Amino acid sequence: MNTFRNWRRSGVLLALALPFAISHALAEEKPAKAMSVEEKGYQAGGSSPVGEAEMHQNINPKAPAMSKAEFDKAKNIYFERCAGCHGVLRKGATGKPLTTDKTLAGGTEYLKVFIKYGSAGGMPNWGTSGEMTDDEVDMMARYIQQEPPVPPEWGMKEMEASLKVIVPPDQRPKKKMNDIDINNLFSVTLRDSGQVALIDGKSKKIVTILPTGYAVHISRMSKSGRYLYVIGRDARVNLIDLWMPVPGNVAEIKVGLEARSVETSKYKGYEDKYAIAGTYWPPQFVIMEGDTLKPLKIESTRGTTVDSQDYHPEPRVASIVASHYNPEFIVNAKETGKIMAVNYSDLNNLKITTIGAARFLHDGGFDSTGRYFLVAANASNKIAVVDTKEDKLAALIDVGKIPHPGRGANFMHPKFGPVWATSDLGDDGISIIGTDPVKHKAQAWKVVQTLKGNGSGSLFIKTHPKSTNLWVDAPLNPDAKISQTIAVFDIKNLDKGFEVLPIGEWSGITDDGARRVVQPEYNQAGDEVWFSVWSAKDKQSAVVVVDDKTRKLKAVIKDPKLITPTGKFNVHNTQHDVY
Ligand code: DHE
Repeated sequence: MNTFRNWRRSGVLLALALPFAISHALAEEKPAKAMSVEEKGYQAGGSSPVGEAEMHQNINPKAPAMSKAEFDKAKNIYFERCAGCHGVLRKGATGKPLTTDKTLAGGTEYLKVFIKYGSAGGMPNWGTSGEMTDDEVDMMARYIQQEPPVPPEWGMKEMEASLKVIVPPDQRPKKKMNDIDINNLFSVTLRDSGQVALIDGKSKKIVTILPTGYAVHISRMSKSGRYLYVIGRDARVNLIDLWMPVPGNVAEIKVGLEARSVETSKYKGYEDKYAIAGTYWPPQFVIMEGDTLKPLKIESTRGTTVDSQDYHPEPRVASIVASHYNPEFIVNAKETGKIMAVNYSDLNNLKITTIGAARFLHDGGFDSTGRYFLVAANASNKIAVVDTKEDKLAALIDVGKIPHPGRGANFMHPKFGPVWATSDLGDDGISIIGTDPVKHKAQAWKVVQTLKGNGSGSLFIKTHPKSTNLWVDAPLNPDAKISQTIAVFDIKNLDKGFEVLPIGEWSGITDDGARRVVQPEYNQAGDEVWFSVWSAKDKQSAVVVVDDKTRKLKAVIKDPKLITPTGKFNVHNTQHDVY
């Protein structure tokens, strides 16, 4: 089998066994390494809730037969495993298009080889890895020769019908009604229980746990710091009022079938006025009233790609940030590689400046001045820099393999002045980019240094203006010694390398859970760092707090209700874009 695999990887077997035209249609144009365990866990690991929607089964007379039961089962597997890379409509994203002109030309036997053994271009080996049986491989090969079922659209009518204003604004407190130190409160994603835990930064006690969407993704804060917005993978947005005696949900809406991003207006004069949510399906974003979530304006992201300028029917909305320089949201469309500066000062005459960047835009954050937004075009191995004052692309920078910054890390480099850093999912590099085009012009928008981290599989990197530590996680590294620990660099002496802290072990969790250490987040003062120790939902998880100065364990937050904590969002730091 190994010899077979080696042949297959080198492309020899495919070239011999398959007609050239077909292998060319489905295989990657450039030889590339197979998808790593890290990438697979990330891109193909997260189930898409779109699969749960009612969809019409298209009968393609040229496709092999399938029963309704088989079609439904295959559809679920497709949305769990494949849609993340190949797209809902199979038009391709980081994975190749699987439209029927290509799959029918390939035929069942050919497709089975791909699905079972994977490809050198990055397709995981679903069969030989044991994740799909031979029968499932056969079923999936037949499924992708049918026309893709199209999930329903989700427009104003559906959004309005889903809107619940639980406590109308006039019945909400006129002033803060609790003695919680809101600035140092953390909103902690409890991914698999569909909740967020609000945890007091000082006492480390859970203030309350609130129901939110399924597989909650992120929390963001309103400009005033009063309202917390949470979005689930199922596109449910919850609005939480932190002024209530016990903070609670005051409004809720479902903005689509699948989503990842939410943000609120931060420009002077528009504080707390609008919220925006971007969806993966349908590919669109919606601007809502900030205090009720009433939908006001929906805009589609369907359009042409930045490079080949082909039409793409499904450009998913990735990160969104609120500009500090204009009344605008910066919206990133993944598959088209376009960044839109959406001006919300006149919703009827909506002005959108479209900035061409690079495909596969994903996550990112501001530089320390809040003027430049740096976003990973992850599968293009680039960071795009947008000047949000001028609404222009400032640079497109080549970095390591699959950069994944979260919001990135801003600090003062001892040699190169202000910089922003990203770690990578696909390799162990950390790219440090100069961000000061005035006083450090020669270094601006260039990689000034590349550090070698603890391993690939990193998702988040973090520091704080008051700290000289740079923390880099690697939760998707296949080696538990790496995924259960954190690497920390001394910013004053980056060449010295990193120290490894055994956060997973410090959690005191001794069951056989994954204990992945994920997403460093500072408290308001910048003197402690919180890490999630993330295990499956039927295992114990924890949040581990480390003293930033001494790098020693400070506290472990454990509670049976802390199910699968992932992202943590300190109110003050999130509100003011401190990272
Ligand atoms: Fe995330 C941010 C999408 C997998 C935890 N994630 C984001 C953002 C996007 C995104 C577009 C930026 C939002 C913004 O800033 O407006 N994430 C996706 C995916 O499409 C992907 C690859 C697969 C999926 O099916 O969801 C994915 N993400 C994950 C995970 O597996 C993580 C680790 C756990 C989980 O919750 O599923 C995860 N993503 C996070 C977190 C952030 C995030 C904690 C916010 C980081 C921050 O500091 O702002």
